[in-house]
Amino acid sequence: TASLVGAVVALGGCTATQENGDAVTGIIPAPVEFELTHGAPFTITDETRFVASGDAAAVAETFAAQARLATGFDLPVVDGGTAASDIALVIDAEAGTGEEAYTLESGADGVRIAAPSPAGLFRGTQTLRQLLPAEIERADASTAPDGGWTVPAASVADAPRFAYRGSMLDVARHFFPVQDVLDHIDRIAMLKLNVLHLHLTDDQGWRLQIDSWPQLTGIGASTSTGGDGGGFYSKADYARIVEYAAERFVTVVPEIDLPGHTNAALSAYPELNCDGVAPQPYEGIEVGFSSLCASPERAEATDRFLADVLGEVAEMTPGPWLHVGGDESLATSEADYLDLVRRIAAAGAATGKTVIGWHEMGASRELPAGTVGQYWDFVAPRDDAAEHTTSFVEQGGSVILSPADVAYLDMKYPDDPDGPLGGKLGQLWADGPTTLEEAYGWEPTAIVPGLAETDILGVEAPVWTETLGTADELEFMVFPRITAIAEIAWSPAPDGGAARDASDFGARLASLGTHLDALGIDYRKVDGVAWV
Ligand code: TNX
Repeated sequence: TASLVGAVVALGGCTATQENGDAVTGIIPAPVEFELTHGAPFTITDETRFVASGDAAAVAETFAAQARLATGFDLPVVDGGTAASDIALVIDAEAGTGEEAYTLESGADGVRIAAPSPAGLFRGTQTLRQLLPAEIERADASTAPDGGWTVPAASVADAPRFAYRGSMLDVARHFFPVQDVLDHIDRIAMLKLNVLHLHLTDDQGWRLQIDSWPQLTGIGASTSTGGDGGGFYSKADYARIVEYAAERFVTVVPEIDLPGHTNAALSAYPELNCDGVAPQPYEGIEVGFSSLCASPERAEATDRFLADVLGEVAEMTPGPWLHVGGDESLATSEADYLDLVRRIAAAGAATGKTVIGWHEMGASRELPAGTVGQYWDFVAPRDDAAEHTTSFVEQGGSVILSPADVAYLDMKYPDDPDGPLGGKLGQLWADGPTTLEEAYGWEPTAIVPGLAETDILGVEAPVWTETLGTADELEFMVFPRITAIAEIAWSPAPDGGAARDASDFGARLASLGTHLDALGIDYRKVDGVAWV
């Protein structure tokens, strides 16, 4: 395996590593074009203003709010009249192609971020964030950087490879309070991820208030894996998460996992069970033992449940997607699974959202047009996984790639057992531990035969939380491997099918690590990176 200890060298072209005094400045994900222009740097001072008007002003305000905390400067957002000490955010149709494209120019004349839309401006501010000293992440102004708040003279032109770049958080196996989710959103936004997929329901807990079925949380939210207590998001909590995400141009994708992974719902409502008996709440880590009931006797209750729940979830979700699960329904016969998936997907589509399902759902040939499949098998597909995945494309949909042996952030690191948080974190089922090199060393178009670049909606890194109960434990597994997935999702593939340059990535990651440190993230300092 290639070492990730990179020589810190000034490289041109599309790498983003440079020598900047003692500190390395690197950007993850690597921009399409990045050039150090070798002029005098820009410095944020107490004179600096953000110059932005209209929709751009809100984006400037999001960035300014954090920069004020870290610098102690006023940093007003003003409309018009740019000076050399200012940071300008400009909507400009010529500044790139697509919603999230942007350009950034920095130097003695100021900083100018331009983009065709506010989303692109926001992505540009996250590049600026990484170009600034790590102290910019701090919540108070007690530690100014020695060399000032400088930004090297640089020219960036950037746009994402994939439209959907996700992080999935399993809040069902363990519940995470709203603030933990907001922190997570801010961190994934730094990496230019634009989707937060919330796995809201599973055997161990139901985590979202549903007015028409109140016992889903009344009974179904009281437990979690290992008896660590329950919890759920009220509609107001969920709205807060959606709003905070939207300010960072992150779309929330809610998942209600059906027809398996439903013990929490089944325990709350006897009428959803074939035998009419509610099972006990579940606090273990097995999968594949629960199912909605396909029997006609339960059809009224089951279909009402599907329409009510998916309807309410869709109503509180402004984004275009609704994830209905479909994975590991091992307690459902094949015929029942196909019947239930048809009804579930139809109920999902009836809300007006585009349905997403795990790849097993591709067994159904009755999916609503445009249904998106999420692939979670290995880099080398096993069993029917590839066939099920291409089925979504054949039915007019597209695919999100989350190969478990490289993109599942709950897989153990190789040298785990004596880590500071002990050996209890993470799982091994997806082909053993996952190294940072493995997380970085895969190519989305090379997983499922027959999938073209345009069939791939995007890439997502899930973190399942059977073994993760606190924000610290979550961070320790999520970082740094999520940075590798973010780069695969955003940055262009090297020409001619060449492998990505792991050494350059490692050098940039060492730089990003200083930002993670300043954020107080308790991440895994994996071997092979020259952490500063
Ligand atoms: C598989 S892969 C699951 C989850 C588990 C996870 C643990 C998939 C769609 N489902 O139910 O939490 O493995 O790594």
